[in-house]
Amino acid sequence: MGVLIDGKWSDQWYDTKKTGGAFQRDTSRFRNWITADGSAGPTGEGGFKAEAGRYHLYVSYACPWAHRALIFRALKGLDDLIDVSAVHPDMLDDGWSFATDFPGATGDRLFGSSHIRDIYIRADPKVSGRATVPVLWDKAQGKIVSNESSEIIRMLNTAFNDLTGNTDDYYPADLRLEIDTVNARIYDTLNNGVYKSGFASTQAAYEDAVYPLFDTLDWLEERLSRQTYLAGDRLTEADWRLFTTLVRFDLVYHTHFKCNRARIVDYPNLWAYTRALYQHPGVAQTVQFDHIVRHYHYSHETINPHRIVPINPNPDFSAPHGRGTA
Ligand SMILES: N[C@@H](CCC(=O)N[C@@H](CS)C(=O)NCC(=O)O)C(=O)O
Repeated sequence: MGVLIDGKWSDQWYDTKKTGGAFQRDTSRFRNWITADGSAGPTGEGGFKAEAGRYHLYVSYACPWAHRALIFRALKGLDDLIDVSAVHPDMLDDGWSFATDFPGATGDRLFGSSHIRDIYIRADPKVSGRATVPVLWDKAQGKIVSNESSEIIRMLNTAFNDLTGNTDDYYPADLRLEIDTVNARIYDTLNNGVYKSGFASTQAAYEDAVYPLFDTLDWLEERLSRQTYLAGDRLTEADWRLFTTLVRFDLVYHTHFKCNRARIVDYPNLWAYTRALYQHPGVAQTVQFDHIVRHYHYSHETINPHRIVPINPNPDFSAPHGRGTA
């Protein structure tokens, strides 16, 4: 794994020395928005009009952030409008690769590149920063629209509505305050909290992450005993953002990232809720457990130097969940 500096690849693992052993996630660099008419969004430049076939999504099926984008592509009926390239699950010294010797790894379907960093360099030959997924690419301008998943899902939520006729809204105006509030806690302590636990290089940094993580799971278990979804009786982006962490938890984060006070299957409401979201139309196809389990265990050499991929239990995500549906 490495980082781009002025368009050159520098091989380095996350540096936790400066932060007392704590993992800190970088901010994303490309922050433009696709909009219905091409006007500028909340950040970045304008010129990215919603059009069928114009945009391409680069993902890893292993990655919870890229997974958000895949879910919104499915929910919003965008499969025929936005095509996808999926990287290989092994992320080694050269970062995400387009090798195709793993089921579901498509290679770079636009340019035949060898690595995801090549897409960043193509967008900006002097680019600096981590070469992360997801990447939303504009074929018309040869630019990266965005590499920030929280914003990609918001644009997919509305920008293509006139083209698809799908007006399902996962960020409705009257629930935004509630959604933003739960997102903030879940992002810090859970979505990113699993990484902070797993990548911590001191006991103190690990404990600073793992105790709040389980406080949040306890809080969610109680909340989901009273209501169907995080923001009440409507399914929103807050649920999908939580889902991509929950669905990876027992198979990866529990063992590999040492988030092991409990598993999701030990929480009756959270586990039923995870199954309900998994069974939502279109979602199961976005979940590729073989990529998820292989990626983390094989790629993180500092955590798992022998790259042994565990056998894991086989939780039944398709079992009846007994919860309401939206
Ligand atoms: N802020 C980004 C984070 C994306 C991210 O960190 N993706 C990981 C994969 S799960 C990645 O590509 N990491 C490669 C690296 O850090 O070099 C987003 O939410 O879109």
